[in-house]
This record gives sequence, C-alpha cells and structure tokens, in this order.
Amino acid sequence: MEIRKDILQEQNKKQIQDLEDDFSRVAEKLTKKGVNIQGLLQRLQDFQVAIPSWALGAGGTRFGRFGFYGEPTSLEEKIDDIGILHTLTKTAGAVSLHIPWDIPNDYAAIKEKAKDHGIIFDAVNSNTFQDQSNAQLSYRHGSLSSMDKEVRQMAVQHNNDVVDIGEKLGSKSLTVWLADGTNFPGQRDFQSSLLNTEDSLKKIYGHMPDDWKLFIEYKPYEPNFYSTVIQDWGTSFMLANACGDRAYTLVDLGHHLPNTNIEQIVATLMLKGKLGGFHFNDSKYGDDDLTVGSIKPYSLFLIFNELVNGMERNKQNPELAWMIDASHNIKDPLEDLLQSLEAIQESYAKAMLIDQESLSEAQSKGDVVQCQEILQDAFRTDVRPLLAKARVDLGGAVNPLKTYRAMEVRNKLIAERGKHTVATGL
Ligand code: PSV
Ligand code: MN
Ligand code: MN
Repeated sequence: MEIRKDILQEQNKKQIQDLEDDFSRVAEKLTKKGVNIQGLLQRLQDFQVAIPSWALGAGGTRFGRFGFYGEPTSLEEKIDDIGILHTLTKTAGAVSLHIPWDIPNDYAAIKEKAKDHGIIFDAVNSNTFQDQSNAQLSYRHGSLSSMDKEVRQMAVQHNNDVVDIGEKLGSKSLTVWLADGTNFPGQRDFQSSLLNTEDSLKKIYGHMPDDWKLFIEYKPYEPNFYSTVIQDWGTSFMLANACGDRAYTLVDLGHHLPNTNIEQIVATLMLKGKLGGFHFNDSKYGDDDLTVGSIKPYSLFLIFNELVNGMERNKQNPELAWMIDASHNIKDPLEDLLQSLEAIQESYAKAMLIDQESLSEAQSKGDVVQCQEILQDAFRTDVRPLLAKARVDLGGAVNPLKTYRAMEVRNKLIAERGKHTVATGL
C-alpha cells in the first residue's frame, strides 16, 4: 500500500483554499506580534519524530489483546506503515526498532526500503523484560541488575548484539529500559541491584561505537510494584554520569507518578546537558501510553516550553532523539499516530510562540499575572494552519487524518495483508 502522490494532491486541492485563508489570518496576526513565520515553519519542518515499531499494531493490556485489522507482520510492512505516516505528515521520518522483535532478514533490502520512504533508523531498543524462546537462562529475577553473574552477562550480551544490529542499519543510539525490580519488601538488596546495573551499563557503554549515545530510561513502577531499579530521573542521571559523556537520561512522559512536574525535570536535565531522548505519550494514571495530547495538553505545552527553551539556551545538551511511545488496543494504530504527531507539532509550535523576552521581564518584575498571561496567550493560539502549511509545502497532506480516511488506507491494508494479522510488539 502506497500513498499515491497524485491522489494526495487531489485531496489537498479540495482543502487548499481554506488553508491559505486560515494561514494568512494567523500569519498576519503573529507577524504583528513579531513572530518570524518562515523561521517557525522551517523549525516545524525540521522536527522529525521516530515511530516505534511496536506502535503499528494494537497493543495488549494485562488482560488480553484486541487485534486491529491489517496489522503489519514483518519489519518490511512496519516500515511501509511508517512510510504512510511520513508521506501524509512529513514529520515521521524515523523508526525506532525493538530487538529481537525486529531483526532484519536482509539488511540491504530493509535499508533500501527505509530510504525510499525517507525514513532513518533512530535509537534501537533492547529487550531484557521477556525471556526469549531459545534462552538458556531466565530474566525472572532481573537482567542487568541480576544477582546471577551469568544472567547479567547474557543481558549485557543481548544489548551489545542490539548495538551491532543498529550499527548495520545506521542507528546511532541505544535505549535501555529495564523492567528490573521487586514485588515485595526484602526480595532483593537495593544497593547490590544498583551496583550490578551500573556495572552492566558500563559494559554496554564500552561496547558502543564512539559516535553512539546510550539513553537510560526510568520508570517508577510496573511490571514490578514494590521497587524498580531505575525508578526516577535521579537514578538514571546518576547511572548516565557513571557511564560517561555519551550516556544520557531519557524522559518518557508516562513514566512518572501522577502530578510530577515533568517540565522541571526537563529543565534540570537540559541545564546539565544530560537529556538525550524523549518519549511522547499521554496518561491519566501511569504508563498508560495514550495518544499524545489527549488528556493533558497544557502539561505537554509547558514541557515543550522547557524543551524549546533548553534547545535555545543549553548548547551543552545534545540534539534530542524524539519518539512516540504509545500503543493502543482500541484505535486504528495509524490513525492514533497521526493524532499524536499532530499534537506534538501543535505543542511545539505553541511553545515557540511564547514571547520569552516579555516573559523574563515579567518574571524579573515579579508580575505573576503577566507571566501566566504570556504563557496562555501562546497556548490559546490556534496554530493548526501553521502545521498544515509547513507539511503542505513539503508535499504532505493538508489534513493527514482526513486524507487517510478518504483514501481508505486501512481497508487497502486489510485487502493486502488479511484481516486477522498480528504485529509483534508489547
Ligand atoms: C515499558 O514501559 C515501555 O513502554 C518503555 O517506555 C519502553 O520505552 C518501551 O516499553 C519499549 O521497551
Ligand atoms: Mn518509553
Ligand atoms: Mn513505558
């Protein structure tokens, strides 16, 4: 299934006049406020978000899985799905693979396919939260943190293998998310678990090529419910520092206890030059992995404010690896990802509209009311015509979701792949 450019343009034609009208209105208003519209469009066009291979099928819950129809069953088909997203949005130009789910059969062919779609290979993810069918040992009692040296060695070796696979594809980073932890007090010694983890991560870091980065993800709970070895940003930060300059903390929006001030964590990590990766999703309670911006759009905007600010101010922080980390069992996964991509760009655009100069002035005067006015003025701006303009200028769709539906993409995928296909993933 391919999005034909001529059909896309046909769809665009029906909506282009409305877009031009809406765009001129916002652009005129913002220009009067001193916004550089061309610069803003350029930044939107440059912003590429990796799609995780596991988000292309319907995700499971702890209680079961309702598959979605026409899911991709091979890495090739997953890349094709991302190709669909990228053609429509022009902002999904990367894929993040999860090994062993996505081991390529033919490296040259898969690279060629990705290239054809304009997709690069972003961070590769390792998996030590499941036992593989041919495994000699089990991760039941932990992986990189295990008390058993041989289990730790197996987990380190797996991560090294993932790096080698990523290397062949042109990836430049490894993301480690550890499920290691305990369900009951007294189950394991905290200090030994942490020391073992540090030691294992250092070994993996040592195996990475010199131009690679290591991203260390944290999460307070789940799958373990009493303790998690890398439970918070402080632990991740500490481990990253222990590994070296090219090790960073990765913030996943869903990996915080309710009401955590994520924007402040972002600011602190960027100040220290240690924020390396970012996983977008939304949640009400925990690691819900819901559509970006569907529950707390204002929080996302405040987080983006710190990200934009940090990208400007903290040159000590590297360029970030952006990824959507979501997975559903209800929506069409591609429609969901289109919604997430739009929400990300929307928040990014709004954050770029914040009048930072006036904000600092109001802050220095202690004018709290004005500070809030400045933030909310940006947040309340309807930036959707700017996003549409940015992608249309690159050949994307005026309205990706509308076009996806008008083209009956899912039905075509079902016709090609069959109805009851199941993608590998979470
Ligand atoms: C598990 O919480 C998780 O959602 C992490 O966020 C990882 O990034 C992802 O799975 C893939 O391993
Ligand atoms: Mn994640
Ligand atoms: Mn997660």
